[in-house]
Amino acid sequence: MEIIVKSSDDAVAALCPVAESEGIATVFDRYKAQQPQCGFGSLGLCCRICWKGPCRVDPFGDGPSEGICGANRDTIVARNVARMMAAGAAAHSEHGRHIALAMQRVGKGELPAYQIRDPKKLTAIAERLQIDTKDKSVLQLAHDVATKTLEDYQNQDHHKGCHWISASVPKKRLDRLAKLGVLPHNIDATVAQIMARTHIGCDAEPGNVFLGGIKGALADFNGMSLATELSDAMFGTPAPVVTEANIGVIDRQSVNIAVNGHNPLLSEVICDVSREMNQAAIDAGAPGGINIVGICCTGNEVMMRHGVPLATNYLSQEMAILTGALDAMVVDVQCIMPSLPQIGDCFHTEVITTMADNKMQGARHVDFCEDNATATARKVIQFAIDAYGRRDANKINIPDIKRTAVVGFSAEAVMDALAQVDAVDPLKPLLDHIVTGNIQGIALFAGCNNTQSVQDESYQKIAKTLAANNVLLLATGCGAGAFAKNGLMNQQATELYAGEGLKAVLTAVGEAAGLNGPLPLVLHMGSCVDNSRAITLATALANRLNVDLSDLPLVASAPEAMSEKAVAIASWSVGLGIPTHLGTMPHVTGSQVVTELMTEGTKDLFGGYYLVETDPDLAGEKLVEVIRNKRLGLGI
Ligand code: BF8
Ligand code: SF4
Repeated sequence: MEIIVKSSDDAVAALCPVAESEGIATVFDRYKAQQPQCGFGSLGLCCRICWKGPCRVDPFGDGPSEGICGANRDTIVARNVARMMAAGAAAHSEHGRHIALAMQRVGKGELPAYQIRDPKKLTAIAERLQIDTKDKSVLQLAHDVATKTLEDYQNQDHHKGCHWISASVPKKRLDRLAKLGVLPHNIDATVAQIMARTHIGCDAEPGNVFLGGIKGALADFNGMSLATELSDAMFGTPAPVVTEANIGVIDRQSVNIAVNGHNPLLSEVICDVSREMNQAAIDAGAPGGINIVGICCTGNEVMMRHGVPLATNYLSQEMAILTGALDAMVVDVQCIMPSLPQIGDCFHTEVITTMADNKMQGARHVDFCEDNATATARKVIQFAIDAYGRRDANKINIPDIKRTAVVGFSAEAVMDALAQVDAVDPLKPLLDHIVTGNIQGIALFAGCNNTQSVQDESYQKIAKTLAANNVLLLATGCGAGAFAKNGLMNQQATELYAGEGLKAVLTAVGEAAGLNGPLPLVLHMGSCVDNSRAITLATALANRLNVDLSDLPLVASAPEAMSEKAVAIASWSVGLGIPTHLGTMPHVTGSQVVTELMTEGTKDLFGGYYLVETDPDLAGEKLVEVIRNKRLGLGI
């Protein structure tokens, strides 16, 4: 079978032939096998909400225009997209709840494997949440912060917005959201309400359903904000660190363990315990000891906090096993391909699931909970060391492909770097450069890989266009992975691709911050849940200028949006007033009403909107244009 390798990643090009010769199907083969994909589904016109269905509405008007219950195309499309926002919110908020519950128990002294590594951040969070910090120990404060955070899953007063969103966006924005009835008061309730109102025979008014979805997306923002901030307090706030990215970080001489998924509660302990078990790996014959590498968002988490190299991002996670030198892949939650255990079986690789509610057929399961964190990590690492002994030298094929990446730009790290330029007023240099036009605007790249696109390609094209036009670039999630792997997250990239104004600023700040050169072209802000970091920075700018987020020359771009989480992120980005580019066609175009609402109607409601453009060259130009117009609006 001819394989279509829809990727711009050289490592993928190098390893797909290995899969072919071994008779292993990868995501690219499965993509091909799915062609042509269902037109009804692609347009959002397939409804499976009840067992009278599935129903589908004919996009050309020749066949049925309603489902059996009478739901029309607009209702069906709106329900489908709102449910995606709810699922995204649930995923991020479960992650956040897990962290908050763990922190509450750390506060009670019940979890010896965890500490509060950044008490300064903890205090800052407490002040932000208006918690009295006086005379409290670090542990007491951790307990109080976690308890107040958990109220965002419990509050029943509809008139009281969730604590975290209320503490994270400008007052003007909060008022606007409250007026529209989309300010979430309780994450769980908001998700449940979307499921309830989209049940058969409930909310059928497409605009109303869609707004319900936006409220869920804003609950997603709330969930990820708390996940990010609490993780910083527990595991440390990221600061710039130099590392490497792409498949070449897998080391022939070491026991290679990939951590894949999202939740730092597991990966942090694996990193800690791997140091203590390093000698065991050497004794087992691996001179390099233990080499932890990251994949997807866990990769981002450990990369920004510990400089752990990144093996790859979402679409190429299978490639790590195809190197024949990966001894274990340890996974937790989200974006883990169920194909991994089968591919692991073709090699010696242990694929290990760790979460009770995230298992895979054919994988080994080692149950993780915070109480047994250290013992679980030891067990998992021992499985990897044992697997190393079963490696087949003839099957090892590690393409020597990796790039330097400077990562770890939390909002605090950005402010620290700016403070080297102006210690008294760190925001001033950034504002001044925006006003003079050295920096035209800010773009946040977020989201996934998607087989609908050529992996990583649009990210690079759009970023280069924006950089040449002096737009400051931030990135998270698999977007960050795309830039790190392809050499756009380092100082050389700044020299090569930044416009003159941007280059001057990145150089001045980088030199002042002691980096002996410019800041990297794209600033790594972390994993998907860390998209909230960009909003922290944007809110500081907006508050300073006494404007709303929608007034800033700020755009977001998700060139390869794929997951329900990405749908939720793009939607809260719109809800917060940010023009948000999607490079993949959302499954909504079967309804003109919903499509117009998303691309035009949202402008009036929120100031933000979905900008759909699948051509990366045009997308870059359009985003530059949006930024130009925002500047005109501000009179700069
Ligand atoms: O949370 S960017 S493919 S790995 S959903 Fe998934 Fe998308 Fe990657 Fe991280 Ni985010
Ligand atoms: Fe069909 Fe209506 Fe049931 Fe959807 S909810 S499957 S449109 S009958």
